[in-house]
Amino acid sequence: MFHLFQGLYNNWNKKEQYSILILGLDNAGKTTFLETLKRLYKLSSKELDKIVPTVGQNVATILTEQKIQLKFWDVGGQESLRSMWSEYYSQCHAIIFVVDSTDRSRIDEWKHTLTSIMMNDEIEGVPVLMLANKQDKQDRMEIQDIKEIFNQIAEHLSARDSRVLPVSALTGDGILDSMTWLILRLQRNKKLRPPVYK
Ligand SMILES: Nc1nc2c(ncn2[C@@H]2O[C@H](COP(=O)(O)OP(=O)(O)OP(=O)(O)O)[C@@H](O)[C@H]2O)c(=O)[nH]1
Ligand SMILES: [Mg+2]
Repeated sequence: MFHLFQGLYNNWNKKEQYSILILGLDNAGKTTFLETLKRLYKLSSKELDKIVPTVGQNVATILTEQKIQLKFWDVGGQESLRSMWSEYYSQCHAIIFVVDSTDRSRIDEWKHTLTSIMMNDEIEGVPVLMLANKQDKQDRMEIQDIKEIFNQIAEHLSARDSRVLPVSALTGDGILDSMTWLILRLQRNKKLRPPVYK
């Protein structure tokens, strides 16, 4: 009898878990974003000035106010590592694509990279959140200009939720707002990509 109740309790206590893949070119600020997110959700986090370029992956799970688990996968953005990204596609419920808003010289590179991600069949219908990062810097591009570039890519592709939001992974500005957008879209997309229960 105890085992039955224990089993029921364990099932009842399971939480929805969604996997979110953090992509973007090297130096965009993906790992800084993840570490800041951990700090905002009261998890232990690295000092931001100790972050080095990612070669493998960083993983962190946060529990939201709605008692939903968000499991983030931060992978290296160097060109030689990008071919590994697709290994994560079939399991992910959303993609966060981070860009360095100050780096005008790499716009074509991230446009091309984002286009090839969004055209992959394995992530059809998955919400895409683009974070225009490093908004704390004076020489940042206008958010409107970044949105225009993003829209050129998004309008040719299948219907899905997508958004561009300005953030600073370094200061934390805009990060919690971006989570609000993401959580809503994950839940809306639940039929297409059901969460796992953990
Ligand atoms: N000013 C400013 N600097 C930032 C911000 N986010 C990241 N950086 C800096 O950008 C550099 C790269 O940050 P990372 O978080 O390592 O970038 P990444 O996208 O994880 O890079 P890879 O792991 O190589 O793919 C570091 O020097 C960060 O301090 C930001 O919002 N503002
Ligand atoms: Mg990194």
